[in-house]
Amino acid sequence: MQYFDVCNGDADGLFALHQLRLAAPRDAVLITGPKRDNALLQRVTASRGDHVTALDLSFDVNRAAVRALLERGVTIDYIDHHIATGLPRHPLLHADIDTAPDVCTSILVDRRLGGRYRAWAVAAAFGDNLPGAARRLAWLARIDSDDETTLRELGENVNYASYGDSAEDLLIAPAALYALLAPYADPLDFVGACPLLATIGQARREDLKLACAHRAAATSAGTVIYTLPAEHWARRVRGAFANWLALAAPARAHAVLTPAFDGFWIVSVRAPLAAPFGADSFCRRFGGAGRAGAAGIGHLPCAAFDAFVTAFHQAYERTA
Ligand SMILES: [Mn+2]
Repeated sequence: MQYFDVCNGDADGLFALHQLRLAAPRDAVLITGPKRDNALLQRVTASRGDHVTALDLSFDVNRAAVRALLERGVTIDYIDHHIATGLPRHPLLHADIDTAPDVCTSILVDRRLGGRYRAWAVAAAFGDNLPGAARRLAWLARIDSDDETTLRELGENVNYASYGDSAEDLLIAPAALYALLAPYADPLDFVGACPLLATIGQARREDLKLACAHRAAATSAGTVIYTLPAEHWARRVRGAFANWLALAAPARAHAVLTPAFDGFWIVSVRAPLAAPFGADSFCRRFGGAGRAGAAGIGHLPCAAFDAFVTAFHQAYERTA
């Protein structure tokens, strides 16, 4: 019998897995990757009697792969917090999916383990941009404010390390990062022993500085659109830059574009923080997806750029 651990490569995914393996060590095949790379279940080569643990991966994206594994007689423990449109009932599937806005996968694992490795869940919640939930957990675990700040930096840095459109963009491969953190039961010990984390933090700030040096490509009363160059740093920072812009100008909607392979843009869209609606429905018009406040488009043809700009201005003209 073989075990497979399949997780998102961001802080939430890695720290969810780490909590589970601290509680129940297991020799397992690890499958992970860049944060955007979330169709990971199709890579699992399990057969009858094998067991898969799936963490922080959209069930909708992996639905067909899950079905194929179940039909092969593989048992699956699926823990996640992304929207799932209906879960199949199957005796081999245990699905623990909670889409409440104040939980992430590491918090669901923390619940399952009764708070045994809570500091990791605190860092993960900060990484998933849930500072309210992170602070509540830190308070419950009697973590002081200095340590809370360290855990926040850890979560945000590990999260940033998973940003990029492909493995080449990443500051470190998530599987390599997992191997570095795996020996530590306490995340504060890991931070103290791993100088790479500070290097990631520095790169995170430098990427943002490079983005901030660019001028907007188009603006309207309610919107700002940036196009960044085809560089590793730009593909890493696209989403984080959009979040930063949203904080800096909460009344406006923002879009940040980076060139993908020939003839396409990849787009991060943020609705105004003051009225965080419509990003998902807007992106769906161009084949994208996401949540009401934050969404994206994976393949916007360059020829559709002008139509995109016009539609974005129109979608958010009244919120200014
Ligand atoms: Mn998550």
